[in-house]
Amino acid sequence: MDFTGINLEEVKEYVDRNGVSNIEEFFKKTLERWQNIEMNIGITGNSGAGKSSFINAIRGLDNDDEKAAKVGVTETTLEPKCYDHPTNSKIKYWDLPGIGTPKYPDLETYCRKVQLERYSAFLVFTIDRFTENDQKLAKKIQSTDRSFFFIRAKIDQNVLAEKRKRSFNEDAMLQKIRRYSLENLVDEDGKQLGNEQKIFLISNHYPAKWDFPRLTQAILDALPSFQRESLALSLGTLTSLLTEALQRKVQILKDRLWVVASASAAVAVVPLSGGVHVAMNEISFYRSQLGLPEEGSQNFEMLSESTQRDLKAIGELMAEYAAEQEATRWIPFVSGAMSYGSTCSFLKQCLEKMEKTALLVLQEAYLNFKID
Ligand SMILES: Nc1nc2c(ncn2[C@@H]2O[C@H](COP(=O)(O)OP(=O)(O)OP(=O)(O)O)[C@@H](O)[C@H]2O)c(=O)[nH]1
Ligand SMILES: [Mg+2]
Repeated sequence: MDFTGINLEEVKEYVDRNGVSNIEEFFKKTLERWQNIEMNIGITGNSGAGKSSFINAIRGLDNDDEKAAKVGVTETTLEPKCYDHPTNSKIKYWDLPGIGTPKYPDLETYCRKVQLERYSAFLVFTIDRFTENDQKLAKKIQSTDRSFFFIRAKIDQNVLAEKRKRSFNEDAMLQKIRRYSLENLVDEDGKQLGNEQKIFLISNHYPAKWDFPRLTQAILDALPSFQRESLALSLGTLTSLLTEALQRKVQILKDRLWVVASASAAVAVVPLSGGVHVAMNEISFYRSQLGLPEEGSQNFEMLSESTQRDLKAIGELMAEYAAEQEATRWIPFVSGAMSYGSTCSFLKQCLEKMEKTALLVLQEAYLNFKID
């Protein structure tokens, strides 16, 4: 089972047993799990940038609290450690070691040891300006389609230093840092890696000030959209797994087709014995194996008009064939001789039509579950 909650064995078993019947119910049951998906946020960036302090601040703890993450110039975080968001336990913060410590001297070693792919979003902490490491890290994160926020902590220190100047203007100073950060937030080719909304200027010592509240809100907002994206991903994966399982099943039915056609031909040479029934039974078997809804059933009514028409057309095709066979069955030597070839192509035609319709049923169930 992966993080989307899809179990491959479960999918195969379902198709083997039910084909596409009640597929909506199956989608619903499987996907109830997506609402429990956790968002693991990796807190990363240079050593000493304020990562551990941030985790304490957002959890409302003082740095010297017993449950607090270890903080300090020499209290470097050495191993990833997990902390819950204070009001939503589906959000997990991972206090990661800083880049540039003896154990993680460069980005390559860092990425390998920290296993970035384990996290669904990142908070990238930076000191003063985005360094080459930050830029490379941002690019790496972006390439994996994970969301990220850039955080410049210790803003209180900047404000304190600026206050000493006679021309002190806090807003202008913050604006300058923001602009400077944005200009720096580019990859080695100068391509912009994020917009202004992604940059947060905070102080871990003053969680009510500057961008700290906006950051807290952005993290909370990211959870439902992350879960929605996971849902879309799970649905896509689930649909393609179901499609594959269904196609495998059709292949098995195709492989036995010639046996049924031979049996049908053999029976048909004996007048009145009804070779056509052998073929008809096989088609009923296809129908139940692929789980195609019966005309008039509740599942049938839920389908789009055009898919309903396709299903009806299969029924008509069968009736037509039965009538044709019934007529030729009385002509000696002709029916048996023709039967094998025509039954073969008839069964094949039916199976292909049924497969196409089963896939349509699957697609419709998938689209019904799509949410904005
Ligand atoms: N003034 C001020 N100091 C801060 C702030 N955030 C962290 N610090 C100080 O910066 C130092 C390093 O903070 P940590 O939170 O341990 O940094 P870290 O990023 O976890 O460091 P590593 O674990 O080594 O990667 C500590 O002395 C903190 O008290 C802040 O917003 N303002
Ligand atoms: Mg730390």
